[in-house]
Amino acid sequence: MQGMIRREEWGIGGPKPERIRVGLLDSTLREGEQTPGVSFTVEQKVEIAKLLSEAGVQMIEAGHPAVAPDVYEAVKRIIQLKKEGVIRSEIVAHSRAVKRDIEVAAELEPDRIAIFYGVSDIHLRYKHRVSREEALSIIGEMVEYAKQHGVKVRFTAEDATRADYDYLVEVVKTARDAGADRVSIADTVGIATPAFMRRLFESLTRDAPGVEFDVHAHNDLGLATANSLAAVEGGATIIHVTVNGLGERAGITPLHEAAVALKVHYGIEVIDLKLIPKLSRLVERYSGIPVPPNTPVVGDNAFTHKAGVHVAGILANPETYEPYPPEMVGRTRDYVIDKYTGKKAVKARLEKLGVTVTDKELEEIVRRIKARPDIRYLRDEDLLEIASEVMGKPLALTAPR
Ligand code: AKG
Repeated sequence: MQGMIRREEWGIGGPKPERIRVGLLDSTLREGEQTPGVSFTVEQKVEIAKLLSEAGVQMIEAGHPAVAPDVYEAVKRIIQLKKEGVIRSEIVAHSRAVKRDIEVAAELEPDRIAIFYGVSDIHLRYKHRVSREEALSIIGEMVEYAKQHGVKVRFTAEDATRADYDYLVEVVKTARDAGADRVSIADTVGIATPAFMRRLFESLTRDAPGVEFDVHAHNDLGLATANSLAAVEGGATIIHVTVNGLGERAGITPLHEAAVALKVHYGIEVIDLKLIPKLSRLVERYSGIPVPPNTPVVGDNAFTHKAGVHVAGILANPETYEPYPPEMVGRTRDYVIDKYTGKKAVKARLEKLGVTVTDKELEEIVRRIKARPDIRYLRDEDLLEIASEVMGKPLALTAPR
């Protein structure tokens, strides 16, 4: 049909783009700790870093050592574990573009120092109070200074998505020529759109070659994951993520979303997906920031179905209402029983509980369930109670669900 959009052309389950090469940098311990109300202990950070490494995260941004003594201590401990071979991920220490921060980070001997500097006119004028030219010389000087300490250097162009494009190219070239092999393009206020991000990275990889790009996308408009994927399609090779999407304000790209989307859309398994729920629970506990039930991948409801039509579909073939099987991320599917439930779901649940009903009994059980809108979750015990009343015989919970 003329003008029709073909599914595979949009990359939904279609051919995988060959040129995509991507890994994750997890910044739960740096950006994530910038979440209001969050302060991890050193021990908690070490435990999180170990699990991130076990999951196969390529880079861990362990913290900004100059910020506080406990941050320094945590970065030190994590680097020590890297040296001992317990942690395998590349360890990145964050730093402002000031000599003292760089020295403090360098004395811990991380694999890489990441130096950030705001490059939009807003940041240059109101935060740094320098001209564009002065900023370029600070960036060049600080990257070179960090390189002299024998580490790999990433330069972060903070607020890059609001910077003048030609100036941003100059910034990237300055950082590259001073010795940075990676440049992070930060959508610091989460203002970009996917179309813009893809074009931005396509343009930067063309206009400033010889450097690899990270994408650091904030989630102020709920576009962080979409923007990160678009950046990867444009040429970015590292996505910055945090567990549960922690970070300043609305946070950044959640690890669970990026990792699963990369698998579903491009067939790329950047980490062990089955460890994602464990990471999420660990960080939920240590951060004190609850994961809402409707959170993709890791939320309680992510694989729980409800309406009769949906559950009937799932019972016939889970693909009807699931984009990927829950087992892919170490989870299982479930369905709830309430006034939305249909006969197939109730029958299947009762069978699972070891109860066989006639069609007439089933109809009556479903009628009674639908007559109770006040019950939001019908537990197995409640269902058995209703079935027992309808069938006129006692029923007890025997088989596990
Ligand atoms: C931001 O711009 O939001 C940052 O946190 C800096 C990110 C980075 O270093 O890549």
